[in-house]
Amino acid sequence: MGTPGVLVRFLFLLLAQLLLGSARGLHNASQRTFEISYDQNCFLKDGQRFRYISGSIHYFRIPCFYWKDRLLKMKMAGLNAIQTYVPWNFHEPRPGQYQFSGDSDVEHFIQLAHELGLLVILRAGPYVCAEWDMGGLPAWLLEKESIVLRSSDPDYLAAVDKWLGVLLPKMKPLLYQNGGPIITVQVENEYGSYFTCDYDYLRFLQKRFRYHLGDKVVLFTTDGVHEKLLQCGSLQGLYATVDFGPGSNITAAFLLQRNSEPRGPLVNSEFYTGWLDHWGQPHSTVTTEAVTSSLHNILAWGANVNMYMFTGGTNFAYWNGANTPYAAQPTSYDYDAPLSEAGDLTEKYFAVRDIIQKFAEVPEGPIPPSTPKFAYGKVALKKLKTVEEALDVLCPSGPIKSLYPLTFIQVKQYFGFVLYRTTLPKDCSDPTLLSAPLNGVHDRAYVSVDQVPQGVLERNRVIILNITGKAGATLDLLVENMGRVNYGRYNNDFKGLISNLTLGPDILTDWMIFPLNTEDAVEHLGGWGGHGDGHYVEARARGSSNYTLPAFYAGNFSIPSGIPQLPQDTFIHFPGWTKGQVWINGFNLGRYWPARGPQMTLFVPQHILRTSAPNTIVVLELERAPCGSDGLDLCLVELVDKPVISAALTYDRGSAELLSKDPWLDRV
Ligand code: NDJ
Repeated sequence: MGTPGVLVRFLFLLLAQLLLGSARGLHNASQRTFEISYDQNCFLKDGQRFRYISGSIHYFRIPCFYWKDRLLKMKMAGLNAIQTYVPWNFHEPRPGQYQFSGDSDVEHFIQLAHELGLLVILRAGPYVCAEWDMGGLPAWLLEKESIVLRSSDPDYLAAVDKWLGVLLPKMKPLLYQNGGPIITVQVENEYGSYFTCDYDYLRFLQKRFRYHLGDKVVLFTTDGVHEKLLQCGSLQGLYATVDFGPGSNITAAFLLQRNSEPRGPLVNSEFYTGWLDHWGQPHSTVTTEAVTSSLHNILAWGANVNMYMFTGGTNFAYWNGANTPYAAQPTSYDYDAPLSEAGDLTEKYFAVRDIIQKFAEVPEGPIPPSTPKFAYGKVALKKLKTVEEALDVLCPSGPIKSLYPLTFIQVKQYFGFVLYRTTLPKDCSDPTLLSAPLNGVHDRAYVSVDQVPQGVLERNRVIILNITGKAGATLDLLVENMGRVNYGRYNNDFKGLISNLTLGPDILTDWMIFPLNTEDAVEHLGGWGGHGDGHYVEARARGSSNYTLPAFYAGNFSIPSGIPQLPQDTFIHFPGWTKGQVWINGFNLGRYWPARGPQMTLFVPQHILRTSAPNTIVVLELERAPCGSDGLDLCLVELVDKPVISAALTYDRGSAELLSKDPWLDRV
C-alpha cells in the first residue's frame, strides 16, 4: 500500500478512535458535567439522569494502609459514591502548620476512590461535627477567648478564609467537571442546629467556595428534618438536603426538603445505619431490619442517599469529640456500621447490599474478605516512671508559673494532659475539701499530695474531694482533656483548670503549669530498656479505693518473621486496668477505660506492628494499675482476636461508680 493509503488508514483509525471514545462516554474534562435538573427533579451526570447511593467513610479514622480495602468493600456493596468530611483541625494542628501527607493525604484518598470508580461527596466544613474534637474546628481558634465560632466573627472568618484558601485549591482539580470524582460539595454542617443562625456567615462561605471551586460544582447544605433547622441552615444558591435515620417518616422528611427545594433531587445526606457511643453508656446499635426496610423505601422514592456511617473506624490518639451534658465519645467509632471498625463484613453489610441490588447493579466478583485477626497473647508490662518522675521528658521546657490556673489554650497545649502543681497553704492533717466550685475541671484531674494519690475530680460528676497533707506539701493535679464538644452551642470547649480551685475556704494560687508532650516522651520512653523480662506474676487484686499514681508502663512482644500473613490486625485488652492511653511502637491507639466501658478493647491495625524487631507497648495508666504499687511485680495487657465494644455496664452503689462488666475477664 503506497504512502497515501497509509495516511488515509491512519486518519480513519484516528477518527474512529475519537468517535468511539466519545460514544463510550469517556468524556474529557471539558465535557464532564454534574448538575441539578430542576425539571426532572434529579441530578444529571454528563447529561444523563443520575442517583447516588453513597456511604460515609472518614479517611481520618482509618489508616491510609486500609483506605483501598474499605473503599473496595464499599464499591462491592453496590455504592456508586462515598462521602467524607474534611476536619480542619486534622490538617492544621497549629496556625499555619499544614499536614496533608500519610494518613492526612486527603487528595490521595479521593484519587483512590476515583481509581475504583467511586464518585465523591465532599463535606468540606469548615465545621463537620462527626463526633470529632470540636467538630473539626481547630482548638487554637479559642486563643481569642471571646471568639464566636460558626459566625461572621471577623477573627473566625479570617482563619476560615485562610484555611479554605489552602484546602479548596487542592480539591478543585478533583472536581468531576475537572476530571475528578467530586460531584457535590457540602458547605458547613447542619448549620440550622446552631444558635448563631448567621446568614452573613453562610453567604461568606458560599462566596469563598464559589471563588475557589468555580460556578459549576453543586454546593449543598444538610440539616435535620425540622422547618426551623432548614430555615437557619440553608441559603439561596446552596442546594438544601436533609438527614434522617431509620424509623423516620420518609414522606414527611422529603416534604420538608421540598419546602426548601420545591424542585430538584431528593437527598438524604445522612441515613443513620447505627449511632454514636459515649463512655459509660451502652453501645448503640440499630437493627439490620430497621436499616434495610428504611433504605428500601428511600431508594423506592428514587431519592439519593448517603449511609452514615458505612464504615466508622477509630478515634485514634485524642481525636474523639463529646456531647453535652458533657459526655465524651470513646476511641471506637464502630457506629454499628455495615463495615465494622476493623473493616469486617457484617450481616448488615450483606443485607444492605441485597437492598441496593434491587435498585442498582452490584459489581460481580470477590469482595475483599474481613482481615484475619491474630491473638498475640499476654504481654508483661513493667512500670517505668510516674508522670512526676518523667516530667523532665514530658515537659523539657519546664513549667509556666501563674498566680491562677491557665487553660490548655493559654499554655498552647491542645490535646492530652497538663500537670497543675501548687503547695498546700496550710496543714491538712484532717481530710480537707479540695473543690472546683464552678465545675472548672475540664475534664478529669488525677489528684496527689506529695506523690500520694488522693482521688479523681471529674467534670459534671465529682467536683469535691477530701485530701490530706502537711502545709507546704506538693499538690499535683494531672488534668486530662477528654475531647472537645463537637455538637451544639458549647463547642468553644476550653480545657484544663478553667476556673479556680479552693482548699477549704481558700482559693489556691501560685501554680506551676506543665504542658505534657506525651508523643515525644513516649518515643523517648519507648527506647528505654528493662521493659519487663517477658514473664509476669498475676497482678495482685486491688481494692477499688486505692489509686496508683499516673505512670507509664512498658513491655515488648515479638512477632516471628517469615510467617506469611504476619503481622495481622489485633485488639488490645486491659484486664484489671482502669483508664489511660496506649501506644504501640509510638502509634497513639487512643484511650482505654474498661472501668467505665462499653469499650473494653482497642483496635490495633497490623501496619503499626513489625516482625523485624520487638513491638513496644507503652501504657499511661491514670487511676489504678493492676501492678503492685511498689512497681516490683509485672502486670499484663493482652492482644486478642475479637473486639469488645459493648460490655454490659453496671452501677456499683457501694462505690457510686459506674462499672463495666468485662466479658474477657470471665474468660480467663
Ligand atoms: O451531621 C452530624 C454528623 O456529623 C449529625 N449527627 C451525627 C451523629 O453521628 C454526626 O455528628 C448528629 N450529631 S445528629 C449530634 C448528636 C447529638 C447527641
